[in-house]
Amino acid sequence: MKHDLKQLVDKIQNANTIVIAGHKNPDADSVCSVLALAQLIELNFGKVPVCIYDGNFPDVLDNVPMRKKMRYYGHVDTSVPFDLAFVLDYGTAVNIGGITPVIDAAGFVIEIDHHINDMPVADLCINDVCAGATGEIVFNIATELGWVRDSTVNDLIALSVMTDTGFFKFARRGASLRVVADLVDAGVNLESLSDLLNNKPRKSVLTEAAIVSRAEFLFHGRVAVATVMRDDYKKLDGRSDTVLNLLGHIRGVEYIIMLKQQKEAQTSVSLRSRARPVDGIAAALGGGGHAYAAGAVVPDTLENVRARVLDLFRGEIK
Ligand SMILES: [Mn+2]
Repeated sequence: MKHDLKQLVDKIQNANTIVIAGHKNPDADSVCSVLALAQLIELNFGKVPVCIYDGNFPDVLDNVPMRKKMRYYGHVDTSVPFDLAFVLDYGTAVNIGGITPVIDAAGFVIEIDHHINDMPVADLCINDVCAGATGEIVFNIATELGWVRDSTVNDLIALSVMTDTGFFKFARRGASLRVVADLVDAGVNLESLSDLLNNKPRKSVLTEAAIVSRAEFLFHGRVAVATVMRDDYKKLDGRSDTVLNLLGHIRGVEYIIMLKQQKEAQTSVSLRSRARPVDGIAAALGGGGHAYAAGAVVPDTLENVRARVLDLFRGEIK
């Protein structure tokens, strides 16, 4: 057994209280990897971790197994420091959000993540940037340690990998698919899991459709720009990847920009590319991400951020 896994087991065995958190405004991988780890710890150690999140919990994830175990951190008593804290799928410290003091106060911190992160926060880091999802790393830990899994764990891990790989499109290694293959052989039904995610509020989907229909096409149709004003932003559920995906279906579109007016002077920028990497543009805006899917939250008005982003693209597109 690798030294870091031995230490992980040791810390779980010696902890009376355990908290597990993912990133702020959780996505499916963040939620499902947290819940899978909690269930694994309960099954294999008889301890019940507390699972918390910060930000908005999207309706689309309301039907995932164990959903009720995931609690808004503000509704949980965190006044007494936890013996052990896990922080999963968080990418960079700012994404831990309001949970940061809970993590800082814990006796020992373990992170499990598949994001590139130059400044990890934990005492023990079990990171694998080639993994398709954090849930995949949780599966690999459980397998290596010979932990018992149940059908709930299997469903949660499958949901993590399915969603974070864009239903397998972004899988960068066969191992991600082999995890899912093993889970299907163990009884996981991918069709019913993907159906369980058809749970967005009607107003959110109709708003996404309206945003797509209002999109602009610049630079001879190579750049699609979707703009989400404050009123529409409030109606969205989760990250509205649907908008980016739909615009990406259009012939000739190489880059997609989605600008969301989160507040009067706070605009989120999501970038997708089918041509050259866009993480440099995201970094220039103070954000980051993957080469072809990146973003930033900029403390400025929609109009100003729009002008800045288009300037950056003007320099990039030849
Ligand atoms: Mn993830």
